[in-house]
Amino acid sequence: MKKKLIAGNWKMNGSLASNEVLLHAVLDGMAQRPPACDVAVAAPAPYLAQVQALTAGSPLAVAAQDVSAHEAGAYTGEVSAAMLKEFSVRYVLVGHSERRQYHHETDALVAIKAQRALAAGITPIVCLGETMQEREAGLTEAVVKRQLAAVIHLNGHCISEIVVAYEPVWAIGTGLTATPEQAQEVHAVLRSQLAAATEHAGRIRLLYGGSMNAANAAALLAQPDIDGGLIGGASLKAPDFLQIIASAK
Ligand code: 3PY
Repeated sequence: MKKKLIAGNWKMNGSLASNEVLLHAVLDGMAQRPPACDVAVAAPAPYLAQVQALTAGSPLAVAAQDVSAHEAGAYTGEVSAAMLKEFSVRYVLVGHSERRQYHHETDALVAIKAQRALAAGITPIVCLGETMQEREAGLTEAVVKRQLAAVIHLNGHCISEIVVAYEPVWAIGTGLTATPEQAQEVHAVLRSQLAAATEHAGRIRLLYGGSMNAANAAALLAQPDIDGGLIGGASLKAPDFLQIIASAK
């Protein structure tokens, strides 16, 4: 059976001092109660070296929040997949809704980023999800299927190597959460779309994200097609993050 994955997304938060306190608390908690799931934290790029050093030899994996679509060269401000790899980055988020919304990232760009990550031996966590407007217009299924279709045929790579995170945009940073049934409904759609593309669909981890917290994690993670969580605000508080990890059995 595949292990669930709990990935924290710190977004643009933290400092050298606060990261150290947070990571020590999370690592201590994980040592006291070894998780049944895989665990990762996606830190801002300048802190990857720190996270790599503090988590070395532990079961806490290093993740990044974005990767360049380019391999190398004159792309000021960008960070390549090869650079991430040097800091032991195991996972990278691609297509988080904040990037789609504020940086106008398209499905095609997200697919190229996923491809770059895979080529460097990093697992992309492909984020997708509908806005409130799209949900209200009955477009949820069409939107998530379009977003998933963009990454389903990545040249030369098997789709089963990616992780997918369903994050309804209306539930991100708003405190609103999809009910376990609403989330499961979309996850089932994604799973069947994956099943049409690969016999390994059952192996692909489908995470739920969007205000998952210590109080709602267990119910969400109990759904048959929810294989983990992408955790925003709650990943910045060690007790909450640890409780979510403990809910992922
Ligand atoms: C949230 O829960 O707000 C997230 O965006 C997690 O990535």
